[in-house]
Amino acid sequence: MHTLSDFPITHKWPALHPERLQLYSLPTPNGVKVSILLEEIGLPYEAHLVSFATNDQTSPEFLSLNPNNKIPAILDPHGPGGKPLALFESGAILIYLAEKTGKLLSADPATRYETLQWLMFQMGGIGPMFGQLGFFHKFAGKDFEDKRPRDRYAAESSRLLAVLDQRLSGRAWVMGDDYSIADIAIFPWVRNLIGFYGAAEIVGFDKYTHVARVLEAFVARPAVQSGLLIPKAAA
Ligand SMILES: N[C@@H](CCC(=O)N[C@@H](CS)C(=O)NCC(=O)O)C(=O)O
Repeated sequence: MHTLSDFPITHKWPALHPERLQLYSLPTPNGVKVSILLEEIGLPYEAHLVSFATNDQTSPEFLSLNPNNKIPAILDPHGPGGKPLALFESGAILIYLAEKTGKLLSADPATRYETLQWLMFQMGGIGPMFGQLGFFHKFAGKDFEDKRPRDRYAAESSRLLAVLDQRLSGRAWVMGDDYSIADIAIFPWVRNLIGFYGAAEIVGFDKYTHVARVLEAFVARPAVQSGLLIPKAAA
């Protein structure tokens, strides 16, 4: 596939600016990781709203790019070798865009692996565990009589916050002085946990003062403020 129109996803979400990176997303904790990164690095892009209300994520066009029916996904017209590159999984997208632009991921090998380690801590731990807690604490699972699943995910989420809190003690960001893709992966989820999910009390968030401090600094960044609202809801 050599041009964007060869990708079926562009038939449902036409590219008005085919020379720009195409983002297919929704402002959820996984979706905003990519819009925040794009706002931070200043790479021109075009955002398309994938609406869950109309099950856009299970449309044949979306599935042609991501068979796992989940946002975010991207299509970069200028991928490796100058060819278009389609990519899903927010962690893979963050790494790709950081390496493409040389921003927010250190080129020093040891620091790079350490950053990826914390990115994977979010992908394998924070994302899945906080997400399950959201289901059992706020969504359909909250009405289940058996509270053991909720308590299990609350305890695991609290444990992960304790690990993060310890890491942030004496550090401005996850990687110290340098803000990185690890912060962009982690903090939208922390914000969602205590904001939208309303789970601060059940995870004992008061104890995690370093996490709270860094969350505040993260949310204050102009690129985060913009990225949290992208893609905009349909009018
Ligand atoms: N591991 C994936 C998870 C993506 C994910 O769970 N996305 C959710 C929104 S936060 C989604 O698209 N859900 C739609 C569905 O499951 O139908 C990533 O990080 O990209």
